[in-house]
Amino acid sequence: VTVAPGAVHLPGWLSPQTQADLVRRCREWARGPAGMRRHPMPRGGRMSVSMVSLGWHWQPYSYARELPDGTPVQPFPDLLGDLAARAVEAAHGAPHRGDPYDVALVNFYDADARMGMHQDRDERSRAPVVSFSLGDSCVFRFGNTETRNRPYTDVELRGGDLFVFGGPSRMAYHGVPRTRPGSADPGLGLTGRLNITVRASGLQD
Ligand code: MD3
Ligand code: FE
Repeated sequence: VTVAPGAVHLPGWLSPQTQADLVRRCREWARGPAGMRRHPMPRGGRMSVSMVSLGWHWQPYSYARELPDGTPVQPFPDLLGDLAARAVEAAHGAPHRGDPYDVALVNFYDADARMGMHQDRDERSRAPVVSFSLGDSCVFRFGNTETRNRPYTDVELRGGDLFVFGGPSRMAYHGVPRTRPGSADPGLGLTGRLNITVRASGLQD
């Protein structure tokens, strides 16, 4: 389903087995010194979403191999590179030919977590961003490229969904105004929502 030019939503694209595998891997990545954190926001306070970066960590307008406190970022897993390549092919009907996927950002939302409207402009690549959702559903707000305000479209994102953002949608403002606590498939054993985005940094060490 094409939601906007370049924005392709494939509901339920992840098999239950792959969803379970990804949840297990996210738990591994969440542990340790470079694991899940709630990062400080530029204007004070902390994000309500907890994050793990794999491969590279976003800075304002760039990427680094270390977290802000100097902890080395965990490696980018081949599993996510392979899954992102299959996802782009499923969404676009053609293989991904641009910069290699080398960054993943794992976001965890508890019942109260939200993500404000923002653009993703830290990457130096035009490669599409690939998003995998696990667990609770959420309201995903897909906006425009000019302002963080209206017009926008609210889309329900459910556990198992794939979203690929390429072309003009790559620079659109977007956010998560709420999740739907308790909506996850009980068989998954996840309380809350995980979102994995896979990206190309456009950098070469
Ligand atoms: C549209 N994550 O990590 S995923 C983010 O559900 C982020 O955790 C949200 O926004 C989440 O930056 C939304 C969908 C998504 C991800 C990246 C995008 C939409 C995007 C980049 C450009 C345009
Ligand atoms: Fe984003």
